[in-house]
Amino acid sequence: FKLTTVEEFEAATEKLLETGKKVGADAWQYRAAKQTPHCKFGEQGVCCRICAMGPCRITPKAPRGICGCDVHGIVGRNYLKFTAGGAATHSDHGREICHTLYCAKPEGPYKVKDPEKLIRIAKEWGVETEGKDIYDLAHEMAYLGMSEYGKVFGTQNFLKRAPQHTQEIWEREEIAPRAIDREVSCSLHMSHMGCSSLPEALIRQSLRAGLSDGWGGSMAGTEFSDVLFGTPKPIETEANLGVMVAENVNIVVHGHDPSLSEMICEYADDPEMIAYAKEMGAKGITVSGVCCTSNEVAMRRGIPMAGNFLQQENVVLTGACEAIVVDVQCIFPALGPLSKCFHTKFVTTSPIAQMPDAEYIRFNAETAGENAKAIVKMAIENFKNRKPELVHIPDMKQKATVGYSVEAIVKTLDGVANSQVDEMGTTKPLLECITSGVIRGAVAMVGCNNPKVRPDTAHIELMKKMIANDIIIIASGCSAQAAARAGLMDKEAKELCGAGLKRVCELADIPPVLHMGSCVDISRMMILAAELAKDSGLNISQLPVVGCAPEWMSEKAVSIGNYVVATGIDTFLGVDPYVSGSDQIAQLLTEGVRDWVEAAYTVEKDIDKLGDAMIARIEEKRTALGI
Ligand code: NFS
Ligand code: SF4
Repeated sequence: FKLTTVEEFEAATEKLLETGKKVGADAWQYRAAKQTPHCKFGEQGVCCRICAMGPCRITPKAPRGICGCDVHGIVGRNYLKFTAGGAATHSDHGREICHTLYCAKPEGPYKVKDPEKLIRIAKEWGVETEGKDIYDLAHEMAYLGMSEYGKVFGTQNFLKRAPQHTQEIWEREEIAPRAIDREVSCSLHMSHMGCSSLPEALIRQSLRAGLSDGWGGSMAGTEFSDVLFGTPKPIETEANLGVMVAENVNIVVHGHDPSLSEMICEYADDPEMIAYAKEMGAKGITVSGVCCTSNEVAMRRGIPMAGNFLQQENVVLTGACEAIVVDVQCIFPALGPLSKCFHTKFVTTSPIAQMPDAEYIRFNAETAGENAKAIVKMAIENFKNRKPELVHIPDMKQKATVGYSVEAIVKTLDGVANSQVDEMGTTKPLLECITSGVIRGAVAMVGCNNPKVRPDTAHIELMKKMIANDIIIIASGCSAQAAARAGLMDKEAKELCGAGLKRVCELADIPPVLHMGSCVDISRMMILAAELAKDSGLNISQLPVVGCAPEWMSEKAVSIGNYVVATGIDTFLGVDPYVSGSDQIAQLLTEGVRDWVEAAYTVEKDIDKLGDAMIARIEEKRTALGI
């Protein structure tokens, strides 16, 4: 067993960039070089342009903006706006899923694939389920789900899933999220010119807006996606660019909303479409994915993962991509011009993400079947336009077992349970592994790539370090894809673990890095932490568990960080969230918030030190528990 190294990733990328040069293609590597060094004011978060008296930049000579706002107010407001952007984005994705559920029909393109889960959530929300048609219930729940975005009174329904202690903290600190849209709006209101400039107030609202994402919009996205498309179970797949097949029509799905990617997969599998592809000279159709939508279809269908965020251009550079089909979020506008250098069709589908140089096929739940069919057909018909001299697919892929939803983890770990003593169907077997020290703890590895960090190295090196120290990894988003591409989701990766974790991997037949899904699925991690706390009688903040986003880049990632911290889990970042300009804001985020929510951030750009800090934190928590 051998991992694929970052050096090998990079060599493959170099070769693809050579192809790019032949056709005059641009790439992020060149653009990043032209954008660095970055503006220092922006990096420190000390530039304010929220009113037309500015922009104001804080320097030792000019310590206040024209309105008199100091650096802490400016940095804090910028941080809150950043969070609101992320919370809005994840949550709107969740809302789209609710809409899709509202359109589900027994004979329509969208069906209820996990009725049991739907009934479970309905009961939780106090909705009568007895004797109700499952589709009537789906529509009722979808409507209620959408109402969570604008509920007039009260807080998010899902908060009740948290342990009592956590709920009390949220109430006490006045950060229990109300209507999701309200928290986003309120954040924009607070950070308007002439509203809040008090650091505590701005950071408190950042936590609340984050919580409206993690325990509101993202959780709705995850839960109702499971209802619609099935709750993930362990499934085999493959990862890295080598999953594309030169003889086949290659369709790449990119973005976030499984409503689109599920339909594309459905039609690419249609015998009629496959026959058509053969007629057009291909051997078949291969769908692969990039970014979070790839995680969604990998977990539910075993669709292979071509790459993560910073590989999105590579997919086109293979010269073998007939269509890259996108919905929303994390899509490089560069894909338009890049596709024009090849035969690739760049297909946008959402009114929310419209870009130049794209073919826009508007996708909606009512006409999803026809839309998907049209897109698959377009890709097939494009096969003949390939330029064979430009085709090069790096021969590089790894096996991966993905699909570890909370439900799947609980079920899988029953495999290590001692049926004499352990309660099956709970997180207790996992707790037993942790308390006995066979596993020292867990790290939730999440987030993006960022050119500021050598892509994928931080994810992969940290994971290797953790598993060697008997710390199990739960991964999502582009972090999960980095792991899969390297081979860390191959069950054979147990060879890289410490003796304890290796034994658990063998007994439970799992890889040491568990794929938990897309970024909205970090809500699954919150549920797992809540279950572990409830099953152990501990507070979430006492568990030897930390979160880590070593290469993050998006507003969504900051929203996530805020809700993970606000849930009581220490969070480690490898990229600074533009707060270094204010010692007060930095102090609040890295220490101050601990007094409110029992957890805080650590920012450390040296990846090795970041890893040491996580291990130290996990061991500290163990010592405090006397385990
Ligand atoms: Ni998450 Fe998913 Fe990737 Fe980062 Fe983007 S795809 S929602 S934001 S880049 S992990
Ligand atoms: Fe300058 Fe104040 Fe306007 Fe910001 S709000 S741009 S600091 S005057």
